[in-house]
Amino acid sequence: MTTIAAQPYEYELPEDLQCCALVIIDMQRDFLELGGFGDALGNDVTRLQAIVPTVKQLLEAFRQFNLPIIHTLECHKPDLSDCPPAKLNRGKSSLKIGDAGPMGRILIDGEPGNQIIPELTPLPGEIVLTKPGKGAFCRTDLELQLHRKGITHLLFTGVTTEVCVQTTMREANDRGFECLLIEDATDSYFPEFKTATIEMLRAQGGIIGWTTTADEVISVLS
Ligand code: C5J
Repeated sequence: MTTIAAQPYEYELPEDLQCCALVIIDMQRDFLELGGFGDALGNDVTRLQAIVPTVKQLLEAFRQFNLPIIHTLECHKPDLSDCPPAKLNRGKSSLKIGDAGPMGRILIDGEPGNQIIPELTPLPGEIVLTKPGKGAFCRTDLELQLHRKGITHLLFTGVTTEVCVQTTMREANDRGFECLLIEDATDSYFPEFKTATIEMLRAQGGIIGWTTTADEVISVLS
């Protein structure tokens, strides 16, 4: 049996590594660059840019071994029909979802600012999932796609730790997936929220799942 050193204890990998997917959550210009959604909400987006090399290293390792890769994008249809008023109207920022910003319309599918950052551009064959919510299972066919491919283990990276990453990991855990968060491949605009999220996910014997580092994952793959 192959295990990854993790907290609160070793994470067991399935015998067939094809059952194990790297999930890269919302590494989009809208969250990492000036003029996007994160910036419009008043956040310091530069914090998130620091994880890009680590996520890229993991992406390259999964590509090298031809293992499943899932990229998600938080976005809405141009007519906003998939954006509930509660989400659209939340907050008091000057730029709202759908408004024209410096990188196109904020958080709208297909706009330049909504693309995955160039360093992590998906390759053909990788799953690219657009999602209107924070969780990747909400109003998407992700669960169906995972079951079809026999994927049972999900290794999480991306942004932001306490919003879309944590929400998706909780949704996945409730659906019976074995979830591992890669700590140095995720980040938040609020460092204290990242720390708290890591602690709460792995508390109580791994109530939502496990946490580890990119080096531990890569050392087991290679
Ligand atoms: C947020 C996300 N923070 N991807 N989205 O609104 O975490």
